[in-house]
Amino acid sequence: MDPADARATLQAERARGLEAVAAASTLDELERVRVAVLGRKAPWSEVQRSLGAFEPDPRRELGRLANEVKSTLEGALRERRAELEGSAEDALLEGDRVDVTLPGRRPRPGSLHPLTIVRSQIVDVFTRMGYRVAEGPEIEDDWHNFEALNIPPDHPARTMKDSLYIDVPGLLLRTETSAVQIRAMESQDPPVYVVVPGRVYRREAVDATHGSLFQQVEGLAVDEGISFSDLKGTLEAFARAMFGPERRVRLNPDYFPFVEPGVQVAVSCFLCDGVGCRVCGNGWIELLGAGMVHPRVLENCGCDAERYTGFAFGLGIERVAMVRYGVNDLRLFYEGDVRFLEQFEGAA
Ligand code: 2NL
Repeated sequence: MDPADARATLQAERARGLEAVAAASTLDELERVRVAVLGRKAPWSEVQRSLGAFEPDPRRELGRLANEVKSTLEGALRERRAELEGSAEDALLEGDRVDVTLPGRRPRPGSLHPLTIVRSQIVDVFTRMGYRVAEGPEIEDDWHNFEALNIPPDHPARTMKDSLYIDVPGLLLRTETSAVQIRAMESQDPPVYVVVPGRVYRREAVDATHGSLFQQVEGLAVDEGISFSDLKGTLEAFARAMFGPERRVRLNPDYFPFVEPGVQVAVSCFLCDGVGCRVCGNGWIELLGAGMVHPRVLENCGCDAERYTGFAFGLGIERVAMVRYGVNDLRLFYEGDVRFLEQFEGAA
Protein backbone atom coordinates (compact mmCIF):
# COMPACT_ATOMS: atom_id res chain seq x y z
CA MET A 1 0.00 0.00 0.00
CA ASP A 2 1.41 3.38 -0.90
CA PRO A 3 0.70 6.61 1.01
CA ALA A 4 -1.94 7.82 -1.50
CA ASP A 5 -3.89 4.55 -1.21
CA ALA A 6 -3.61 4.73 2.58
CA ARG A 7 -4.91 8.31 2.63
CA ALA A 8 -7.82 7.41 0.33
CA THR A 9 -8.66 4.34 2.44
CA LEU A 10 -8.69 6.36 5.67
CA GLN A 11 -10.93 9.03 4.21
CA ALA A 12 -13.27 6.47 2.67
CA GLU A 13 -13.35 4.57 5.98
CA ARG A 14 -14.27 7.74 7.87
CA ALA A 15 -17.24 8.36 5.52
CA ARG A 16 -18.30 4.69 5.44
CA GLY A 17 -17.94 4.39 9.22
CA LEU A 18 -19.99 7.48 10.00
CA GLU A 19 -22.75 6.27 7.69
CA ALA A 20 -22.78 2.76 9.17
CA VAL A 21 -22.81 4.15 12.73
CA ALA A 22 -25.77 6.37 11.91
CA ALA A 23 -27.60 3.45 10.28
CA ALA A 24 -27.21 1.08 13.28
CA SER A 25 -30.60 0.76 14.97
CA THR A 26 -29.77 -1.59 17.85
CA LEU A 27 -26.88 -1.96 20.26
CA ASP A 28 -25.97 -5.35 18.70
CA GLU A 29 -25.86 -3.82 15.24
CA LEU A 30 -23.69 -0.99 16.52
CA GLU A 31 -21.20 -3.46 18.01
CA ARG A 32 -20.92 -5.18 14.59
CA VAL A 33 -20.28 -1.76 12.99
CA ARG A 34 -17.53 -1.06 15.54
CA VAL A 35 -15.78 -4.35 14.68
CA ALA A 36 -16.17 -3.64 10.94
CA VAL A 37 -14.69 -0.12 11.04
CA LEU A 38 -12.12 -0.28 13.87
CA GLY A 39 -11.67 -4.01 14.60
CA ARG A 40 -8.46 -5.95 13.93
CA LYS A 41 -9.52 -6.88 10.39
CA ALA A 42 -10.96 -3.46 9.45
CA PRO A 43 -9.33 -1.47 6.60
CA TRP A 44 -8.43 1.21 9.15
CA SER A 45 -6.37 -1.32 11.15
CA GLU A 46 -4.63 -2.52 7.99
CA VAL A 47 -3.55 1.07 7.22
CA GLN A 48 -2.41 1.49 10.81
CA ARG A 49 -0.32 -1.66 10.59
CA SER A 50 1.29 -0.59 7.29
CA LEU A 51 2.42 2.87 8.54
CA GLY A 52 5.79 1.55 9.71
CA ALA A 53 6.80 0.90 6.12
CA PHE A 54 6.39 4.55 5.04
CA GLU A 55 8.96 7.35 4.87
CA PRO A 56 8.96 9.55 8.05
CA ASP A 57 7.01 12.44 6.45
CA PRO A 58 4.02 10.51 5.07
CA ARG A 59 4.14 8.25 8.15
CA ARG A 60 3.68 11.28 10.42
CA GLU A 61 0.94 12.75 8.26
CA LEU A 62 -0.95 9.46 7.82
CA GLY A 63 -0.47 8.58 11.48
CA ARG A 64 -2.17 11.86 12.42
CA LEU A 65 -4.97 11.21 9.90
CA ALA A 66 -5.46 7.63 11.18
CA ASN A 67 -5.76 8.89 14.78
CA GLU A 68 -8.17 11.58 13.71
CA VAL A 69 -10.37 9.06 11.82
CA LYS A 70 -10.22 6.71 14.78
CA SER A 71 -11.28 9.33 17.28
CA THR A 72 -14.00 10.64 14.95
CA LEU A 73 -15.44 7.15 14.57
CA GLU A 74 -15.06 6.39 18.27
CA GLY A 75 -16.86 9.61 19.09
CA ALA A 76 -19.67 8.75 16.67
CA LEU A 77 -19.91 5.21 18.14
CA ARG A 78 -20.06 6.59 21.66
CA GLU A 79 -22.81 9.05 20.80
CA ARG A 80 -24.83 6.49 18.91
CA ARG A 81 -24.46 3.98 21.75
CA ALA A 82 -25.75 6.54 24.23
CA GLU A 83 -28.70 7.25 21.97
CA LEU A 84 -29.58 3.57 21.53
CA GLU A 85 -29.13 2.85 25.25
CA GLY A 86 -31.43 5.74 25.98
CA SER A 87 -34.16 4.47 23.73
CA ALA A 88 -33.75 0.88 25.02
CA GLU A 89 -34.28 2.27 28.49
CA ASP A 90 -37.24 4.33 27.29
CA ALA A 91 -38.81 1.19 25.82
CA LEU A 92 -38.28 -0.64 29.12
CA LEU A 93 -39.74 2.22 31.10
CA GLU A 94 -42.68 2.47 28.74
CA GLY A 95 -43.36 -1.24 29.19
CA ASP A 96 -43.20 -0.90 32.97
CA ARG A 97 -45.21 2.29 33.05
CA VAL A 98 -47.59 2.62 35.98
CA ASP A 99 -50.39 5.14 35.79
CA VAL A 100 -50.31 6.48 39.30
CA THR A 101 -53.46 8.50 38.64
CA LEU A 102 -55.58 5.35 38.10
CA PRO A 103 -57.99 4.87 41.01
CA GLY A 104 -56.98 1.83 43.08
CA ARG A 105 -59.04 -1.35 43.20
CA ARG A 106 -60.69 -1.04 46.57
CA PRO A 107 -61.49 -4.19 48.53
CA ARG A 108 -65.26 -4.41 48.84
CA PRO A 109 -66.06 -3.77 52.47
CA GLY A 110 -68.56 -6.04 54.17
CA SER A 111 -71.40 -4.67 56.25
CA LEU A 112 -73.04 -5.57 59.51
CA HIS A 113 -75.28 -8.63 59.53
CA PRO A 114 -78.94 -7.66 60.00
CA LEU A 115 -79.09 -9.68 63.22
CA THR A 116 -76.01 -7.84 64.49
CA ILE A 117 -77.66 -4.50 63.71
CA VAL A 118 -80.90 -5.42 65.49
CA ARG A 119 -79.08 -7.01 68.44
CA SER A 120 -76.99 -3.95 69.11
CA GLN A 121 -80.02 -1.65 68.77
CA ILE A 122 -81.96 -3.70 71.32
CA VAL A 123 -79.01 -3.86 73.70
CA ASP A 124 -78.40 -0.11 73.30
CA VAL A 125 -81.97 0.73 74.35
CA PHE A 126 -81.32 -0.99 77.68
CA THR A 127 -77.78 0.20 78.27
CA ARG A 128 -79.11 3.76 77.84
CA MET A 129 -81.56 2.96 80.68
CA GLY A 130 -78.62 1.91 82.86
CA TYR A 131 -78.54 -1.86 82.30
CA ARG A 132 -75.21 -3.66 82.08
CA VAL A 133 -74.47 -6.20 79.35
CA ALA A 134 -73.71 -9.72 80.58
CA GLU A 135 -72.64 -12.75 78.58
CA GLY A 136 -72.08 -16.37 79.49
CA PRO A 137 -71.28 -19.87 78.22
CA GLU A 138 -73.36 -21.52 75.49
CA ILE A 139 -72.86 -24.91 77.14
CA GLU A 140 -74.71 -24.83 80.44
CA ASP A 141 -75.33 -27.11 83.35
CA ASP A 142 -78.68 -28.39 84.47
CA TRP A 143 -78.79 -26.04 87.44
CA HIS A 144 -78.38 -22.75 85.58
CA ASN A 145 -80.43 -23.74 82.55
CA PHE A 146 -83.36 -25.43 84.37
CA GLU A 147 -83.32 -26.00 88.07
CA ALA A 148 -82.58 -22.46 89.27
CA LEU A 149 -85.25 -21.20 86.85
CA ASN A 150 -87.92 -23.26 88.54
CA ILE A 151 -88.19 -25.68 85.65
CA PRO A 152 -89.00 -28.95 87.43
CA PRO A 153 -87.35 -32.24 86.46
CA ASP A 154 -90.54 -33.47 84.78
CA HIS A 155 -91.00 -30.32 82.69
CA PRO A 156 -91.29 -31.11 78.95
CA ALA A 157 -88.54 -28.60 78.05
CA ARG A 158 -86.08 -30.89 79.82
CA THR A 159 -86.59 -33.91 77.61
CA MET A 160 -84.16 -34.96 74.92
CA LYS A 161 -86.94 -34.07 72.55
CA ASP A 162 -86.74 -30.32 73.19
CA SER A 163 -83.15 -29.64 74.22
CA LEU A 164 -79.79 -30.37 72.65
CA TYR A 165 -77.59 -32.37 74.98
CA ILE A 166 -73.88 -33.02 74.64
CA ASP A 167 -71.97 -36.17 75.51
CA VAL A 168 -71.08 -34.95 79.02
CA PRO A 169 -73.89 -35.90 81.45
CA GLY A 170 -75.60 -32.89 83.05
CA LEU A 171 -74.51 -30.43 80.34
CA LEU A 172 -76.49 -29.11 77.39
CA LEU A 173 -76.60 -26.26 74.88
CA ARG A 174 -78.45 -23.49 76.69
CA THR A 175 -82.11 -23.22 75.75
CA GLU A 176 -82.38 -19.58 76.82
CA THR A 177 -79.97 -16.92 78.05
CA SER A 178 -81.69 -16.84 81.46
CA ALA A 179 -78.82 -18.98 82.71
CA VAL A 180 -76.55 -15.95 82.40
CA GLN A 181 -78.93 -13.88 84.54
CA ILE A 182 -78.95 -16.62 87.16
CA ARG A 183 -75.16 -16.35 87.24
CA ALA A 184 -75.43 -12.55 87.55
CA MET A 185 -77.77 -12.85 90.54
CA GLU A 186 -75.62 -15.52 92.17
CA SER A 187 -72.51 -13.37 91.90
CA GLN A 188 -73.89 -10.06 93.18
CA ASP A 189 -76.44 -8.65 95.57
CA PRO A 190 -79.27 -6.52 94.17
CA PRO A 191 -79.71 -4.08 92.60
CA VAL A 192 -79.17 -6.13 89.44
CA TYR A 193 -79.93 -4.61 86.04
CA VAL A 194 -78.57 -6.77 83.22
CA VAL A 195 -79.28 -7.30 79.55
CA VAL A 196 -78.06 -10.55 78.00
CA PRO A 197 -77.70 -11.07 74.25
CA GLY A 198 -76.74 -14.51 72.98
CA ARG A 199 -77.31 -17.66 70.95
CA VAL A 200 -79.65 -20.30 72.27
CA TYR A 201 -80.34 -23.82 71.02
CA ARG A 202 -83.50 -25.88 70.66
CA ARG A 203 -84.20 -29.24 69.17
CA GLU A 204 -86.76 -28.14 66.62
CA ALA A 205 -87.72 -28.98 63.05
CA VAL A 206 -86.30 -26.25 60.82
CA ASP A 207 -88.81 -24.16 58.85
CA ALA A 208 -89.39 -20.51 57.90
CA THR A 209 -89.93 -19.43 61.51
CA HIS A 210 -88.00 -22.09 63.49
CA GLY A 211 -84.39 -23.16 63.65
CA SER A 212 -82.24 -25.17 66.03
CA LEU A 213 -80.32 -22.00 66.80
CA PHE A 214 -81.61 -18.51 67.35
CA GLN A 215 -80.53 -15.37 69.12
CA GLN A 216 -82.14 -13.84 72.11
CA VAL A 217 -81.93 -10.78 74.25
CA GLU A 218 -83.13 -11.17 77.81
CA GLY A 219 -83.29 -8.55 80.49
CA LEU A 220 -83.53 -8.72 84.26
CA ALA A 221 -84.12 -6.07 86.89
CA VAL A 222 -84.00 -6.97 90.58
CA ASP A 223 -84.22 -4.28 93.21
CA GLU A 224 -86.20 -3.14 96.20
CA GLY A 225 -89.73 -2.05 95.27
CA ILE A 226 -89.81 -3.23 91.64
CA SER A 227 -93.41 -3.59 90.52
CA PHE A 228 -95.36 -4.80 87.54
CA SER A 229 -95.82 -1.19 86.36
CA ASP A 230 -92.02 -0.85 86.17
CA LEU A 231 -92.09 -3.80 83.80
CA LYS A 232 -94.83 -2.26 81.70
CA GLY A 233 -93.14 1.15 81.57
CA THR A 234 -89.81 -0.42 80.62
CA LEU A 235 -91.39 -2.42 77.81
CA GLU A 236 -93.19 0.68 76.54
CA ALA A 237 -89.94 2.64 76.50
CA PHE A 238 -88.32 -0.25 74.62
CA ALA A 239 -91.14 -0.47 72.04
CA ARG A 240 -90.98 3.27 71.39
CA ALA A 241 -87.19 3.35 71.09
CA MET A 242 -87.23 0.45 68.61
CA PHE A 243 -90.39 1.10 66.61
CA GLY A 244 -91.27 4.78 67.02
CA PRO A 245 -92.77 7.11 69.65
CA GLU A 246 -96.37 6.21 68.71
CA ARG A 247 -96.11 2.59 69.84
CA ARG A 248 -98.36 1.09 72.52
CA VAL A 249 -97.84 -2.26 74.25
CA ARG A 250 -100.43 -4.88 75.03
CA LEU A 251 -99.97 -7.46 77.76
CA ASN A 252 -101.78 -10.79 77.82
CA PRO A 253 -101.46 -13.45 80.52
CA ASP A 254 -98.99 -16.21 79.66
CA TYR A 255 -97.10 -18.88 81.51
CA PHE A 256 -93.35 -19.29 82.01
CA PRO A 257 -92.14 -21.36 84.99
CA PHE A 258 -89.62 -18.67 86.03
CA VAL A 259 -92.10 -15.78 86.37
CA GLU A 260 -95.36 -15.12 88.19
CA PRO A 261 -97.37 -13.50 86.78
CA GLY A 262 -96.17 -14.06 83.21
CA VAL A 263 -97.24 -12.07 80.17
CA GLN A 264 -97.00 -12.18 76.46
CA VAL A 265 -96.16 -8.74 75.08
CA ALA A 266 -97.37 -7.32 71.78
CA VAL A 267 -96.44 -3.96 70.24
CA SER A 268 -98.86 -1.95 68.09
CA CYS A 269 -97.87 -2.37 64.44
CA PHE A 270 -95.38 0.25 63.23
CA LEU A 271 -96.81 0.06 59.71
CA CYS A 272 -100.58 0.33 60.28
CA ASP A 273 -100.56 1.59 63.89
CA GLY A 274 -102.86 -1.11 65.16
CA VAL A 275 -105.40 -1.13 62.33
CA GLY A 276 -104.34 -4.45 60.79
CA CYS A 277 -102.14 -5.07 57.75
CA ARG A 278 -100.15 -7.70 55.88
CA VAL A 279 -97.27 -7.63 58.37
CA CYS A 280 -99.20 -7.81 61.64
CA GLY A 281 -102.57 -9.28 60.75
CA ASN A 282 -104.64 -7.81 63.57
CA GLY A 283 -102.67 -4.64 64.33
CA TRP A 284 -100.42 -6.15 67.02
CA ILE A 285 -97.02 -7.77 66.74
CA GLU A 286 -96.24 -10.34 69.45
CA LEU A 287 -92.64 -9.74 70.36
CA LEU A 288 -91.71 -10.65 73.92
CA GLY A 289 -92.39 -12.84 76.88
CA ALA A 290 -92.03 -11.28 80.31
CA GLY A 291 -93.13 -11.34 83.91
CA MET A 292 -92.28 -10.79 87.54
CA VAL A 293 -89.39 -13.02 88.60
CA HIS A 294 -90.74 -16.03 90.51
CA PRO A 295 -89.85 -15.74 94.22
CA ARG A 296 -88.42 -19.26 94.09
CA VAL A 297 -86.00 -18.14 91.36
CA LEU A 298 -84.85 -15.23 93.52
CA GLU A 299 -84.35 -17.53 96.52
CA ASN A 300 -82.47 -20.05 94.32
CA CYS A 301 -79.94 -17.30 93.64
CA GLY A 302 -79.60 -16.23 97.24
CA CYS A 303 -81.83 -13.14 96.97
CA ASP A 304 -84.19 -12.40 99.83
CA ALA A 305 -87.59 -12.59 98.06
CA GLU A 306 -89.26 -10.76 100.98
CA ARG A 307 -87.07 -7.73 100.41
CA TYR A 308 -86.44 -7.80 96.65
CA THR A 309 -88.67 -8.16 93.64
CA GLY A 310 -87.82 -8.14 89.97
CA PHE A 311 -89.04 -8.41 86.44
CA ALA A 312 -87.59 -10.20 83.44
CA PHE A 313 -88.27 -10.38 79.75
CA GLY A 314 -86.99 -12.19 76.70
CA LEU A 315 -87.27 -11.67 72.97
CA GLY A 316 -85.99 -13.29 69.81
CA ILE A 317 -83.68 -11.15 67.67
CA GLU A 318 -84.69 -12.94 64.44
CA ARG A 319 -88.34 -12.14 65.08
CA VAL A 320 -87.58 -8.43 65.53
CA ALA A 321 -85.40 -8.40 62.39
CA MET A 322 -88.10 -10.19 60.38
CA VAL A 323 -90.83 -7.66 61.17
CA ARG A 324 -88.46 -4.69 61.00
CA TYR A 325 -87.08 -5.58 57.53
CA GLY A 326 -90.04 -7.52 56.13
CA VAL A 327 -88.12 -10.81 55.88
CA ASN A 328 -90.45 -13.82 55.71
CA ASP A 329 -87.98 -16.68 56.17
CA LEU A 330 -85.65 -16.97 59.14
CA ARG A 331 -83.27 -19.23 57.23
CA LEU A 332 -82.16 -16.28 55.09
CA PHE A 333 -80.32 -14.91 58.14
CA TYR A 334 -78.15 -18.01 58.36
CA GLU A 335 -77.38 -18.88 54.74
CA GLY A 336 -74.72 -16.21 54.28
CA ASP A 337 -75.96 -15.33 50.79
CA VAL A 338 -74.27 -12.03 49.91
CA ARG A 339 -77.19 -11.03 47.67
CA PHE A 340 -79.36 -11.04 50.78
CA LEU A 341 -76.81 -9.58 53.20
CA GLU A 342 -75.67 -6.68 51.00
CA GLN A 343 -79.18 -5.23 51.14
CA PHE A 344 -78.53 -4.31 54.76
CA GLU A 345 -75.53 -2.14 54.00
CA GLY A 346 -76.11 1.10 55.86
CA ALA A 347 -79.36 -0.25 57.34
CA ALA A 348 -80.66 1.01 60.62
C1 2NL B 1 -89.53 -15.59 75.39
C2 2NL B 1 -89.79 -15.46 76.85
C3 2NL B 1 -88.83 -14.82 78.90
C4 2NL B 1 -87.72 -14.53 80.97
C5 2NL B 1 -87.67 -14.78 79.62
C6 2NL B 1 -86.33 -14.68 82.97
C7 2NL B 1 -85.04 -14.82 83.42
C8 2NL B 1 -84.82 -14.96 84.77
C9 2NL B 1 -85.84 -14.97 85.65
C10 2NL B 1 -87.11 -14.86 85.14
CL1 2NL B 1 -83.22 -15.14 85.33
N1 2NL B 1 -87.34 -14.71 83.83
N2 2NL B 1 -86.53 -14.54 81.65
C11 2NL B 1 -88.94 -14.26 81.56
C12 2NL B 1 -90.09 -14.32 80.81
C13 2NL B 1 -90.04 -14.59 79.46
O1 2NL B 1 -88.66 -15.08 77.55
O2 2NL B 1 -90.45 -15.80 74.64
N3 2NL B 1 -88.29 -15.44 74.96
C14 2NL B 1 -87.93 -15.52 73.57
